[in-house]
Amino acid sequence: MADAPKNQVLDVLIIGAGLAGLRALHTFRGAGLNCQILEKSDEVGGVWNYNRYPGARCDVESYDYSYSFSAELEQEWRWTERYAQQPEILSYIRFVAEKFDLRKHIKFDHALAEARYDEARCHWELRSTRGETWVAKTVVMATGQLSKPKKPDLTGESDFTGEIYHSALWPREQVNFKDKRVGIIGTGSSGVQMTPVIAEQARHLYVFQRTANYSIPACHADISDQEDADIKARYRERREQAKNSPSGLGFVPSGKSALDDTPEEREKIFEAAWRRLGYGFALAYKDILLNREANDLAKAFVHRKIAEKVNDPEIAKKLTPKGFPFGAMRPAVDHLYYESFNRDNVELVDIKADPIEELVATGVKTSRNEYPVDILIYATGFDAFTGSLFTPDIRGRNGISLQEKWCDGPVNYLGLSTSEFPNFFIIAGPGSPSLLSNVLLSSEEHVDFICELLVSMKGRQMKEIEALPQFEKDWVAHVNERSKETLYPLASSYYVGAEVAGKPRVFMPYSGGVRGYRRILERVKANDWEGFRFG
Ligand code: N01
Repeated sequence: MADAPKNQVLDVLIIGAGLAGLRALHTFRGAGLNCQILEKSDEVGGVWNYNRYPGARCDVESYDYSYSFSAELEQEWRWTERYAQQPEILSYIRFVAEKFDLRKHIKFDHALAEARYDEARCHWELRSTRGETWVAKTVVMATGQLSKPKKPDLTGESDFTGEIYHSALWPREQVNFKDKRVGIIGTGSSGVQMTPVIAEQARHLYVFQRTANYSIPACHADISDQEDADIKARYRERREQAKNSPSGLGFVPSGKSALDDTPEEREKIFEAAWRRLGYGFALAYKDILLNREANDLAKAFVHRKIAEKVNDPEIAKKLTPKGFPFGAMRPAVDHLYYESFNRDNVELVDIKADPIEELVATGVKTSRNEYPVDILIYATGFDAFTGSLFTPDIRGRNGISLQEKWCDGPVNYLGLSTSEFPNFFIIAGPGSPSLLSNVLLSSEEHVDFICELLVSMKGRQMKEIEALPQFEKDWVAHVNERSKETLYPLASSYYVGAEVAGKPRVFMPYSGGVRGYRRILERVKANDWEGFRFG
């Protein structure tokens, strides 16, 4: 990249203006680093800018899925619902961008195309998809774990005469479902969230389900002024509780095993968790995600709930997940999902039993039937964890690409740094708690850690920082070991790379919990950045 403006060397180029990238910009800038963000969209927000589908909302409570770095911001922003909807989260992110004057350091409409490490100069040369170039001492990837949408590969797509949308590339204009026949392919969190909302608007809705997943009622609620005041008065305490909980969600698992309670006591605990905890239902007992027998008890409870909610026993049976432990695939958190199948205008199509063969001009053709649709929605998820990291061509020492280095799965240290790629960091990358945690909390912790590391490098007048190969090897082994203590590997999910054919089957996130992970980061720091080499 000979045309790079070599006279303007940034300290840090951050990729992505989502929640993680904006936090990185604010923090790095505050530490005196000269930085900029490259953002592929014309707006801040990352996934919350793209996932505008009907019913989209966060399944982490609003007060926990928000920045913790500014007490003033915490007090100023007023959340209206326990689980914020996408427009409210996007408004919050825009508010943060204005309040901290972040936009002036964001280059919008530029996706990273290429990044090359220049070993002689110890810096990165980067080019956007629009051909503009940058030089930066350090690159920080804030590109998210679920940001590369995955489409089903259906023949006949060009013959289909209706409209097609992907949940994660939703248009800004309102999609009108009135009097329309709609098909949703996919029953993960996105499909589950949009189903009840679209069911109310459409003439007819087909939900094409390949794998039934678990869903827990969200128990949405508005936030009263009193509740807002109470939470704000004790916000620090709430943050501490979240930081010290295994998931960063603030739910502390009961100290008990599900096997230790009598059936009556267990029923009471499950019922209370089902009615209040949303995603935290999995933490009603300490061993639901660790022990098969305990998990079976939780499963039986949820299966019973599904049967109670769905009038037709045959449909209830199809909606009941089979073949993997409860929570091993990330459960959805819903509002009236199962109840939607009691409506006359909603039909569940089991595409495991009757697979989709192709799209035809008027709709979806399965091996046994044809379903006429005017609007087809792909709620088919993402190439998770590595999809967004492999989209640009990133090359470290000796021209090795990240994709080549990670051909058998992510190899990194602490989920944020990989050898042969000096001065290159990933926020909440594979190998860190990321998607097994409140990802905003985990991202903020990574930003602070990376910032301290960069300031330390500058203070030592060093030009390079790089993970040591032995430490990353040990870290990958540790991530694998920890995963074996859990039931997560027992489902074919994106946690294990099963969502994309041909992807290496390795366990992606760190399952040791955010508190345990933070202790490791603190130890690394206390031991003078153990596992990193300054050069
Ligand atoms: O994606 P998913 P998602 N033909 O991968 C099916 C977060 N999130 O967008 O399992 C037919 O979970 C696939 O079936 P199968 C959250 O972390 C959070 O829903 O591969 N079907 C599955 O049913 C979540 O876990 C929130 O058999 C195909 C579905 O599509 C993550 O994002 C909201 C198919 C994909 O489910 C991803 O959720 C939304 C094909 N070719 C998302 N390919 C909240 O905060 C895939 N499927 C609440």
